[in-house]
Amino acid sequence: MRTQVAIVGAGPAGLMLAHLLHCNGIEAIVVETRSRAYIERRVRAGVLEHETARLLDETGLGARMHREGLVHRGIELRFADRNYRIDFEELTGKTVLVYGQQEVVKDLIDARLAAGLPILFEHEVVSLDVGDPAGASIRVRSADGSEYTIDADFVAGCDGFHGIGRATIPESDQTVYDHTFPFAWLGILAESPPVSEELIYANHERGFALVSMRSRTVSRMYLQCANDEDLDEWPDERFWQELRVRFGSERGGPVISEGTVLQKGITPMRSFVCGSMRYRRLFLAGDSAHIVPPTGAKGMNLAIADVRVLARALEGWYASGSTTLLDGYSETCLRRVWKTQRFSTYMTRILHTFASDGPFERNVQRAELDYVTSSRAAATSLAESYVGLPFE
Ligand code: RFL
Ligand code: PHB
Repeated sequence: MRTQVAIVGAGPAGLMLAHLLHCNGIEAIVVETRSRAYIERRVRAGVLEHETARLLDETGLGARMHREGLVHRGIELRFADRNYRIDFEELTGKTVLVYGQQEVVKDLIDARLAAGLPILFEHEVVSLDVGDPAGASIRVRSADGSEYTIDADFVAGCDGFHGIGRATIPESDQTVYDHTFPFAWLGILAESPPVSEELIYANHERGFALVSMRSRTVSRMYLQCANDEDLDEWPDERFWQELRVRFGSERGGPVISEGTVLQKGITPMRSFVCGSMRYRRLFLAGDSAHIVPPTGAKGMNLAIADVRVLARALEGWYASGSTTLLDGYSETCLRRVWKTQRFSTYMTRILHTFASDGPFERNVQRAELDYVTSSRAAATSLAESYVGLPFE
């Protein structure tokens, strides 16, 4: 089998790359180890940056997103028993869209299959060969255990944090930057109406809490918890009670209405950057190259921003044989990646409770929250990053 670009992974990065390449007449095969049902049900990100939504729109994928997505014009930050609004629209002229990652994934899969283009579900890439200057290949194992090779000009490693793409790069050719936060998020998806019109990020001495949503009837909520938290110790009752405490529901804070809990899980809080996103004919994109803590709602958006750069670079190569954009791929992406790391670290730092903080650090944190909610300049800076920096 042969294609122009072999794409490992059918998450937002792999599927969007395949879509952008198709829009420009470049062939690709997407190989995904999981089943279609599994990846369409995997609940993860929920917030689309302005530019992410626009890109989906411009490439013909916006219809359902506009019908079902919820336009959010701001967020609220809660601390010291009060809510403070950051008005994105007023400060930046832009908004974000609440539309689940699995909905984006479904739309991308539907569009690709409707165009008769390949996604090989339940096929695992077991090795890559990207060292040959003339071409690359991937070795694929199908569900029945048989193996075959796909030859390609390039391989895109869109296979997430634990994928094979980054693992193929020799350690001596990799510099990684890694930081693990001393806490995690306990998240639920519940059949309950959103707690408020907008997302509320709460800073509380017992830990961070966030109320988000997926639709007018389904809520997504998170509580800061320990890294080694045991899910069995969190029956639904305890979750709701803790959420009410952290939102001050009994002291004038937002009212939390309970509903059937559809899913519950723990998300680690980690920052990670792979110092080079290219190795010979292999290009890493999305979580395979970087992880951000979810506090800035950036992971999926960053994955989409990477593949936009990669698609353009590949278009340049196929159109004229020029390697200029391919050679600049890593550097171009990493500029955005590091700005996004900065923002995600900032949001994490101002909103969470750090056990190692003493009174000095706690006062500085409170001052930062006071500042960002009272200074137009500071609020604009937060808003500008939250709605998404412009594409380069
Ligand atoms: P994905 O989605 O992990 O997809 C990688 C795919 O590769 C497949 N794969 C392989 N396939 C074939 N052969 C192999 N050897 C393979 N190895 C792996 C995997 O099965 C998988 O399907 O990576 P991608 O495409 O880079 O997308 C990244 C995003 O999924 C991620 O950054 C976001 O979900 C992060 N994130 C958020 N991002 C946002 O932009 N906004 C948010 O509001 C937001 N909230 C979140 C989040 C992530 C969360 N969790 C669970 C980590 C909230 C949470 C709770
Ligand atoms: C979500 O809705 O899952 C979500 C929203 C905002 C975040 C993280 C997660 O910062």
